[in-house]
Amino acid sequence: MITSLIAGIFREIAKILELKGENVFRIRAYERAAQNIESLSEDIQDIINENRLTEIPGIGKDLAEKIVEIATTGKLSFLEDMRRSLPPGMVGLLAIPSVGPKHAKLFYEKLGIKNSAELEKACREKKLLELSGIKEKTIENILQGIALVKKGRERMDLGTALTVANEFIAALKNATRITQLAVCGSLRRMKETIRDIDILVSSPNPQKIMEALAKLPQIKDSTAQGETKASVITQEGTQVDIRVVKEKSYGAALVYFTGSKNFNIKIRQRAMKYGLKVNEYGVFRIKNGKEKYISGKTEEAVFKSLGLSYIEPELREDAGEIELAATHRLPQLLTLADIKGDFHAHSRYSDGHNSIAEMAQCAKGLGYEYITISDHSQGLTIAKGLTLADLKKKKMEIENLNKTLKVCKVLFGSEVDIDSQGRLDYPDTVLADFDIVVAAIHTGFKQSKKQITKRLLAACKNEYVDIIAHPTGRLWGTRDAYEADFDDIFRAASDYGTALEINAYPLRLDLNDTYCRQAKKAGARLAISTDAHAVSQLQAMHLGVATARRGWLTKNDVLNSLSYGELIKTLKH
Ligand code: DGT
Ligand code: CA
Repeated sequence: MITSLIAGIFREIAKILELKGENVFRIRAYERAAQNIESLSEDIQDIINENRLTEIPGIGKDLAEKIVEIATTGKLSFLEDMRRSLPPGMVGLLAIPSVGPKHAKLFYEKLGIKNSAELEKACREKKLLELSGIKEKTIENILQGIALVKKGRERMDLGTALTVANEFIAALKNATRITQLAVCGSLRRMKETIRDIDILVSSPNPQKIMEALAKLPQIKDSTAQGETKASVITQEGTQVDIRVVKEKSYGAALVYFTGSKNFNIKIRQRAMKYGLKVNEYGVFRIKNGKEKYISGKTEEAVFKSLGLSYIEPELREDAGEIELAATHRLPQLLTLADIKGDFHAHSRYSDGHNSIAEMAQCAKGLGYEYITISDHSQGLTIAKGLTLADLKKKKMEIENLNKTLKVCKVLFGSEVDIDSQGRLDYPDTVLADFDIVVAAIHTGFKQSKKQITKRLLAACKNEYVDIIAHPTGRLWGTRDAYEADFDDIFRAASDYGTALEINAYPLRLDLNDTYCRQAKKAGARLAISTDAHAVSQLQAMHLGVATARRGWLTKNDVLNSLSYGELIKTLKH
C-alpha cells in the first residue's frame, strides 16, 4: 500500500536524522508527517491526483514533492542519498527492534559497530557491557531482536506480500495483454508468512510475456530467465517467480504451483493408485506405456479426474483435506461475506487516529451491522487508556451516534488490560456497563508459562469478558509469542463461553491457523477483529478470514458471523 510505503520512508528518514544528531524539530516533522498520512480517511492517491497534499496537516511543499516522487517511482532519492551517507550496514542496525537511533549512534561512536553482524558479535563477546546504560538484559533483547529480523527477512508477512504481488500484477497486466493469471504458492494458500511470490500466466505466446516482464520498472534484478519461466527481484527486494503455460495446462499448473509440496506429493500418490499421472501439464491416463491427456484446463477438472471435490487453496496442506475431499465431506469454509461486524477497533479516545463516527461510517461502508469501539483501559497510559470520566463521555457519544447512524450499530467496548497478576484493569461494576469486553495482555510477556496461563485463564473465566484479544502476543519481526498452556486456555474459553480473537492485523494474525483449528476442536468460538487504529486498517478483515479458513473454520465457529440481533442474545451479559 502506498500509504504505508510513504509513512515507512518518512519514519526511516526521521531515524537517520536522529542518528546523525540533527535538529529535533526536523526529526519530529517527519514523524508527524508519517502519522498524519496513516490517519487519512481517504485514499492518498486521490489527494495526489487532485493536488491537495499540502492540505494535510504537517505537509508543506517540500514533503508534498517527496510524496509525489514516492508515488510515481516507488522510492525517494533523498532517502537513498541519506542511506549512502551512513557507513554501509548502519541502516540495518536501525531495523532491529530494541536498537533505536541513540543506541546505534552510541555503538558506532564508542565501539565502531557499523552493521548488524558486528553488533551481534559485540553482544556475544559482551563488549557492549563496557558502555554506560547497557545491561545484560539489554544485550539479551538486542540478540533476540537480531534473530527476529533475520527471520522476518527470510519471510514477509502476508499483508506485505499481497501488496507487493498486487502492484506487480497490475504493472504486468498494464504492460501486456494477459488472458489468465493467478498468484500461486503460499500466497494463494494465504499462509501467515511468505518466502517468495509465485505467479502463473497462461499464454499462447510466452515470449511476449517474458519481454514485457523484462521491461517492468518494478524489477531490480533478474536471477533466472528461461523461455517460459523467470525469477526476478523487485525494487523492495522480494523474489517473484513467474511461469507461463499453455491454456490446456493452466488448471494443472495452478494445482501444482499452489502446492503445498506435501499436498502435491499426496495428490500424485493418489493419481498413481488410479492408473493416472498428474503433473504441472495435466492429468494423464497411462495405458500400454503411453500417456493420454484427460484434463488440465481448470483446477475443478483436475480434482474431478482424481475423484475429489474442489479443495480450497487455504486447505492444501495435507492435513486431512484430501481424504475428506475423496468422500465429499469438506467443511464449508467461512467467507468474508459472512462477516457482519468488527469487535476490536480504536478511536481517538485512546490511540486511534479517527473519531468514533469516522470508524462507524467506514464500518457501515463495509456492509457491517455493528462495530465495537474498544479503546484501551485506564492502566495502559502509554496508549492513552480511558479513565472512568472518559468512559462516561464516550458512552454518551456512542448513544447519540446510534440514534443517528441507524444502519451500523456502534457497540460500547474496551480492550481491557490483563495485569501481571491476571486482574482486569476496570472493576466488574465498570465492566458490566460495556456491550463488549475484549481482554488482552500488554505487559509481562516474559513471565513464566504458568503465570501467563494463569492470567489468561482468569480473564477467560471473568463473567464480563467476551473475547480474549491477540491470545499469543506474537508480532512478526518484533516479538515471539509468549509461552502459555493453550490447551487449557482453549478449554476454559469453551467452558466459560469466552471467544478467542483472530487478530487480523497483518503482523499479528493471532490466533494463527494451527491454533484456530485446535481452539475449534476444544469447542471454543473465535472472533475475527482488525484491531484497527485508523479507518484504513478496518480493511484487513480478509486476512483474519483467510487465517480462519486455514484453520478449517466455518460460519458457525465465528462470533462475528452473527447478525446484531443474534449477537446480543449470545453475549455473556
Ligand atoms: P514459500 O515460498 O516458502 O512461502 O512457500 P511455497 O509453498 O510458495 O513454496 P515454493 O515457492 O518453494 O513453491 C511453490 C509451489 O511449487 C509449492 O507450494 C509446491 C510446488 N513445489 C515446489 N517444489 C516442489 C517439489 O519439490 N515437489 C512438489 N511436488 N511440488 C513442489
Ligand atoms: Ca512461494
